[in-house]
Amino acid sequence: MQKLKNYINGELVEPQLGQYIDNVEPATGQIYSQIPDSTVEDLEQAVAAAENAQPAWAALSLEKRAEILTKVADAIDGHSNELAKAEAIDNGKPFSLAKNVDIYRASANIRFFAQAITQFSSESHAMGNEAINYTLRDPIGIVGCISPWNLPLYLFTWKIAPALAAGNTVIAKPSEVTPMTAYLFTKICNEAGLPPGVLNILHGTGPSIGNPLTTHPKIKAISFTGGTSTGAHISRVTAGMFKKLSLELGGKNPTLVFADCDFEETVENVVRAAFANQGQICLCGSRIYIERPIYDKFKAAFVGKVKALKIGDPLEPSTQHGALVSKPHMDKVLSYIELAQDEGGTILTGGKQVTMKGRCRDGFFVEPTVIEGLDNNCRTNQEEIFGPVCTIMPFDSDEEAIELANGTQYGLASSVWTNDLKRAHRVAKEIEAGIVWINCWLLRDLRTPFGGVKSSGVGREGGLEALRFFTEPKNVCIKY
Ligand code: TXE
Repeated sequence: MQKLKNYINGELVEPQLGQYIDNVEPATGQIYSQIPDSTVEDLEQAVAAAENAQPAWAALSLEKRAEILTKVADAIDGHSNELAKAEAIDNGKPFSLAKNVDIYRASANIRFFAQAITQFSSESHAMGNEAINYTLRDPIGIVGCISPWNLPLYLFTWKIAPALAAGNTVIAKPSEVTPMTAYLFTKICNEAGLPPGVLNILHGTGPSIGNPLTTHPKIKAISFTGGTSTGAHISRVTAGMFKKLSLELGGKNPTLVFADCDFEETVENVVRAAFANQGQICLCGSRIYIERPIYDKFKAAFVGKVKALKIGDPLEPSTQHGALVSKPHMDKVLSYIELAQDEGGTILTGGKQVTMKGRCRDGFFVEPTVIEGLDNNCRTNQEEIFGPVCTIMPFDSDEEAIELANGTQYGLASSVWTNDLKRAHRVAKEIEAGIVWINCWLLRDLRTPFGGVKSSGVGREGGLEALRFFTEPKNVCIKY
């Protein structure tokens, strides 16, 4: 049984108390590795390493830091198949998705911030003939990065890349549910020559190591992606410490389909927006609103495409829909399908656990599910399910569509499908979300601000937003 290790001061080390957690393969339901159940003793070791490494890392030229991070990105590319297979096994997602999205983006995240830091400028403000002000943007010091299980290496690197590029040292905690690619990443970092102690990776649970990480007095900023309730907890426990917090939380994203949309292209993309990664992306469009004149036609075409999704072994090249990440999560998703029916919903397709054959017979597979006939205010339409479940309903006006879209506590992403330019701009302006895609979904420019409003979080990642989060501005005013 493979035992993963923590990565502290450039070395792979065992947890000091010698405790481990089982790691289950979602497609088979079998335990296939163990990970450190890290504790505060491991955290203190990591903080010491990060503290020791930070001055020299911050003192490196931007070009030198960029050079090292570029080598990390190159090393990810060199190991992309191994990483993609590990991600598919650990998370249950199709190998093709892991390869083309997760690992591709992990490399792109690192490469992007290696380049961005060399272009990261600050400001100066002249006071006539009296004085000149300039703004320094220095690294914060030691920062904490906590990432979830849905896009493991993708979101792990999305956080550590700007943190490292800005000259901070990092203590990172991947999800205990999907630790494998972060573990493999440590070898990549050593291969690329990342100096010891610059990045430290601690495995384990939220309470045992996540909580101490967020409250450690020497860790001055926390970048977190995960559930809204966890984000609220982190806000509470760090409130009096005045740390910088970036919280990218849950979503319950609306998809607005207008009658003038490009029909075939819209159906294709709305299926992808609802079920990519088995619906386990915070940006997935799980509430689909269709303008009434095309409701029946769109419903028939949409359900037909969903039925055609190929459910299978994540390691099979033809698989389009893999396993859910864990049994507890599968049970949560199935409970919401039950709830939807109790709330008056009709299942148009899916709704059941899939019993597979062969090696996946004990895996966590759920059919992609489409439900209609629910009220917008029911729990099924208000709560984040984070699985292969979406609801559809008609609307009759732009104003009604916007009201339905905005009718939840969340405000992360949305997509709008229309060829009416004026409507597209107007609806984009009115939707309460951090991201609005028009006639596209998950089309990403890493320079753009990324994050949500309301219960979807606080702060933004991406581009200069991320570099500013991971630096402290200081204004220096010099009298002539
Ligand atoms: O998130 P958690 P999970 C949503 C989605 C999902 C729910 C739970 O609804 O069902 O969150 O998913 C660490 N202090 N999203 O369990 O529990 C934890 O170990 C510090 C949306 O993944 O929030 C993991 O590393 N850290 C989200 C990370 O936080 C703590 C993507 C996320 O775990 C902690 C994933 C604590 N007290 C889930 N408790 C998105 N927006 O993309 C846990 N952690």
